[in-house]
Amino acid sequence: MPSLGMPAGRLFMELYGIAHHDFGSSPLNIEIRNMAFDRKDLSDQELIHFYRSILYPRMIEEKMLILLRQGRISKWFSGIGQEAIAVGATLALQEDEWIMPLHRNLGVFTSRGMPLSKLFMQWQGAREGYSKGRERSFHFGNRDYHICGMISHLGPQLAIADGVSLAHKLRHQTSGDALKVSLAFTGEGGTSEGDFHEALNLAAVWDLPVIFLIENNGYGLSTPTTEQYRCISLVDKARGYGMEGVQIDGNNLLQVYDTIKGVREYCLRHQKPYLIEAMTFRMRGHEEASGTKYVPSHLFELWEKKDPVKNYEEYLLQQNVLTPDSVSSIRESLRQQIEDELAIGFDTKPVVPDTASELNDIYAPSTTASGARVLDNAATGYQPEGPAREMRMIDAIKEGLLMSMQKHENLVLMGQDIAEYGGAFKITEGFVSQFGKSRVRNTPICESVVVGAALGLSLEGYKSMMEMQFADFVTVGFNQIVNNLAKIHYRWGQNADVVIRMPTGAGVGAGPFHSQSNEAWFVHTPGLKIVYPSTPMDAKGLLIAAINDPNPVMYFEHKALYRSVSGQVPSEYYEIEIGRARHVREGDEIGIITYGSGVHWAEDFAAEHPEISIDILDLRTLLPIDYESIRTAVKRTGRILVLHEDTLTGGIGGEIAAWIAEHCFEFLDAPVMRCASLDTPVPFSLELEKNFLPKSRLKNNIEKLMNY
Ligand SMILES: Cc1ncc(C[n+]2csc(CCOP(=O)(O)OP(=O)(O)O)c2C)c(N)n1
Repeated sequence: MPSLGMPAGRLFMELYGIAHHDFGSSPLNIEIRNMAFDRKDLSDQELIHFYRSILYPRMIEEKMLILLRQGRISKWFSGIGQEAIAVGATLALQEDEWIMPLHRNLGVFTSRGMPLSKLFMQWQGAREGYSKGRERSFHFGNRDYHICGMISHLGPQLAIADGVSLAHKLRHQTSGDALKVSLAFTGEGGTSEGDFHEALNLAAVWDLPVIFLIENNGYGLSTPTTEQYRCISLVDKARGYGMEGVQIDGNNLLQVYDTIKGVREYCLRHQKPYLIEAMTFRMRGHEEASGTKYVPSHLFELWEKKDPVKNYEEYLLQQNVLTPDSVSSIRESLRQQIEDELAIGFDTKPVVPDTASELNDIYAPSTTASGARVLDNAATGYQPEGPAREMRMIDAIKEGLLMSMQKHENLVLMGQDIAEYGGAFKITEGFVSQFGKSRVRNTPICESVVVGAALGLSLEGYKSMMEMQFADFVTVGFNQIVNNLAKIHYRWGQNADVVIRMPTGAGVGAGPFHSQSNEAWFVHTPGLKIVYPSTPMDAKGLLIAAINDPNPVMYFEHKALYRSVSGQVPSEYYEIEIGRARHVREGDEIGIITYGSGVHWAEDFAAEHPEISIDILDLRTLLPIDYESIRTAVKRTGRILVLHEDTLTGGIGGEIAAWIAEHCFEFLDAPVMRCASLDTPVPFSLELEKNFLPKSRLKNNIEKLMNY
């Protein structure tokens, strides 16, 4: 493979005689030479197979354009003119190597052998498609074909490739399984996203065999490259991440295939990532409705001459691998195949919504028995039966994590400073010496890619726990959590077996960015589970349950409770059921529904005011929420105060109050009231923070409720 090792950008300069792929400014002064094909040791049969592979998506798209004009199909992102990249890349990989394609990569799906009939059903939003009608065009994946479905945000897919490659690397280390690469696509527009930077950096730092493939087609929607980036060539960025890269002619099928085959071997041999910039051109609009007015017309004429299908066909004719007759007969057989497949594809039943199955597919079902006993401590006065020890909250979390690491050999921990340093709160102290650095991984400061890599690990059957150093920093991993992890099972049936630990909360004078309660952001996201223990026993059991659960679980742990709260913790490996509240204290005058530090404020208040009979319910899980326990709690007192540390407006208290009003109105003797933090950022000064937190208003709120 001649291109490898060549300084970034050189190859393209040689091919085109220019230093900069300047699509935007005109007039372009490019002399486009004939495409130079080199068959190397490919047999005639293989060359013909490649021909069919590149012709097929072209002919499908030509047919789609007709159907689109007839109003028979919906929105379409065309890959016409770029097929050599999707097809060449897919042909160069093994069938069980994961690809993360984007919206223009029909050639990936067809080259992996997905039947057009079913693809067509997918595009039409039919239930018989790959996403039960829930996803559009190419925004779906399929495990059988090792294709990971994109989310619209483009860049996040790159991180998933990191996780998949990490899984292969780890499996090779432990079981000697064959090494594999993963390959992620991005447009040149997508390279401006932070996710691109993070994914390349993490792959480089962790020595992951990932092929990052930029399809530089000149425009990101209407934005030309000159308004997208300032470097001469995008492949120059490879050096900045400490990896190799090469720029290639993305319209030359054999060059794409040969380069990616060689790069694949390089990645496997050296266990390193590689960046490829494939130069191409988008011959149609971003999507059909958006047109191409912003593209100077001479560029179409120029690139028409470089058409990947036509040039390859001419090459095969010149080489006598094909004859005009064989070209006609291949075209005719593909045409017939497309017609036959479309006839099946059009034959679908109308979608009849079934709400139960819509809701049911939000979460992946638990498939493997963990062997953990589920301890039921939901009733008041529970005492552990077997051996138990008095433990602080922090030690209980540590023990839950430690036992999970012992239980699951495929559990990987990731986070900033969690290895030798033991994490900001020392929860993973000593883990490296016991489990090694492969499973206890320090990460660079890049929350988004680490969450995405966690998803990649689950594609390959690994479990992972990511530690946010502080819950506040989840904002920079937010997109991956709420759009990728949370939605993936509903969209195309893939689970995200990930736990994200969230050291949360105020009360320690840490200011606006180390103290926030942000659980409500996630409660509003279907597909996540959210647990928030308030006692050491629940902390251990809920963490074990979260890790055993195949779904994405946000595990909130309050920093102020780490060392201030102790309790009896069973010594065994046990779970506390996710989705079940705990009745903390029996009372019949007012009921406080709360979680986290609110439980302790409520208990303290009740202890200080024996004259009031206070009932306390600890929610423990915020999603899915235990409405039955809430209903029972309302019935016990008829007067409910919802207490939480999160700020008032949009906090979970509003949701609970609304639900009670709707479902338990007849049991109420007073309106449901809320006691929450002030609607301000968390202030630094201890006095201001005390005033911010709801504990300072708890007495007033309770009196108000009592006197209603
Ligand atoms: C985060 C995000 N911002 C904006 C968009 C809207 N959008 C969709 S595709 C696209 C252009 C992408 O350009 P590029 O990455 O070069 O890929 P191409 O469409 O050219 O294949 C834009 C702006 C989006 N999907 N996601």
